[in-house]
Amino acid sequence: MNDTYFITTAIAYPNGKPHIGHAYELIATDAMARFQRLDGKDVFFLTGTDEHGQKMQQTARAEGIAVEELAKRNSDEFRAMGQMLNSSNDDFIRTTEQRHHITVQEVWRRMEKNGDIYKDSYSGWYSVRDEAYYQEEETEMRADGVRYGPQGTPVEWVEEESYFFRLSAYEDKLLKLYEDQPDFIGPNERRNEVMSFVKSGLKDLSISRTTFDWGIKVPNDPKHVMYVWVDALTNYITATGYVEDENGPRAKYWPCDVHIIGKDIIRFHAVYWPAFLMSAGLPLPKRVFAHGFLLNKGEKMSKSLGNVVDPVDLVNHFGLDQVRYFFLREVSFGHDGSYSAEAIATRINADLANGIGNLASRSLSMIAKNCDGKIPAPGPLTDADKAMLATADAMLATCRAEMAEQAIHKAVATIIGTVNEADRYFAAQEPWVLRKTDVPRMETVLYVTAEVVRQIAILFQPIMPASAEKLLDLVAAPADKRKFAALGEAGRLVPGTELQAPAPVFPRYVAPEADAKA
Ligand code: ME8
Repeated sequence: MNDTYFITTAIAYPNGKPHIGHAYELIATDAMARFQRLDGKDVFFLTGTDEHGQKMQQTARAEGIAVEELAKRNSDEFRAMGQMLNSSNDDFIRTTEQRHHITVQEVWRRMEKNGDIYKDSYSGWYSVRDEAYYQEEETEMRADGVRYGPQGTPVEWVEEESYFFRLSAYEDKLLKLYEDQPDFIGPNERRNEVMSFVKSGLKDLSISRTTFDWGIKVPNDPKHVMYVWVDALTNYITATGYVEDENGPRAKYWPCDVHIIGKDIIRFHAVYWPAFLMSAGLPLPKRVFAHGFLLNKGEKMSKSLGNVVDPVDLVNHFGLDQVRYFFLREVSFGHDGSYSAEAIATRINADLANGIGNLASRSLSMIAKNCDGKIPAPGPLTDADKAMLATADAMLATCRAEMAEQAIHKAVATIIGTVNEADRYFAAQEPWVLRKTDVPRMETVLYVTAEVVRQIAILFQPIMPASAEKLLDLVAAPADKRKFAALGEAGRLVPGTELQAPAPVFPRYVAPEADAKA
């Protein structure tokens, strides 16, 4: 039985079409899921849409359509984005599904049974855009006469009968959790932020609403719908079926290995979610990791600035694997990152076209011309050959450690480091000179280079699945030798293996204007 690995994205609000921030989160989570699968884990990768709440209801009203219709239309857009991005998610959950209603109501009952839910009346500030309650001290009145919450969204005064969750009772338990499991929250800045929030004192949380009805009904009190975050967070356990049947086919995936989310929703995931689970007597996720925000040329993306980029346009322009590569390499995962067309073009040309693309095409076309199109047999290995292979063989251990802490950008840098070293090796060995002076030595150098390309391609699969597959086809890596178990000695290229004619995998990016002028 394989080790299981359960990884999730946040589930997005389908009140509009997906934007580049959503694409980024999905691409990164997909890379992590693919990495673990290739490393032999039994992976369950979940994404989906968060369809209830006041924001959804208000947007539907503004558009003059039924909220179910809005949810379906945009949820389909998110699903289509996943396909376009080559996301390997195993499930796509919609919180309007029956399976989810059943689980959420059961979790509510368990929290109630534990004595953590009581009825009272709520009065305070609420941000519909964040779907979050704020303390008066967290809000500010600005010159425009509007009061804003800490994320810069307007808040409104809410007064109504409400059910409350006894969050205040979980302060010590949560602090103990963060102390006992220092890895529970990553990166560290977020852990510190959450710990000081909890230390400053937790108030009980309003968890139901009566002024609108687009949500999951509170058991035995249908006048109330649940607060959308109680509903949304529970999606992660719904999809495993664990609450209904601890022995069901997917129950083995709970508890989750890591929830990947953006930094703006860390409080919900690292404070409310574990408290709800503790109350319901359910196992807690092992880790919550918050990535940063994507900025367009350093600026926050917003409709009013007109700089919101549609991921479909970006992919159509630069190519899917190029976009995936750029985000995973350029942005330090866990921190904010900026992107621009110029930066994407520079990366494509430096790392892909001139880097791995050039290394593969130079070495493989020499093999095609000078070795009868077959993997040559290596002779005795020099120190330089051995050092080169050792660098390639060492990548897995390093990447594994980096991916275990969600440092995707570091894992990509490790692979690129090997590409650069292989470039230097190839240039120093001068196989084009050896072709005339020492053919067996040329064959050794070409063998070593092709073998390094093979390993780079295997490790690039989570980042650029389709392009890495093409590279593996070019070195004729057998289908059953493409997982990480085939890295190093275990999957060495076999001399004599016939290769197909080399073809470029990473074309240079030429800006359309420059193209037209040329
Ligand atoms: O928060 N850069 O949904 P959402 C990077 N439904 N990530 C970004 C981003 C940006 N510019 N903008 C948003 C919700 N995100 C809730 C989640 S989970 C139980 C419920 C990220 O559609 C954001 O941080 O507003 C979040 O992780 C995800 O996109 C969905 O955001």
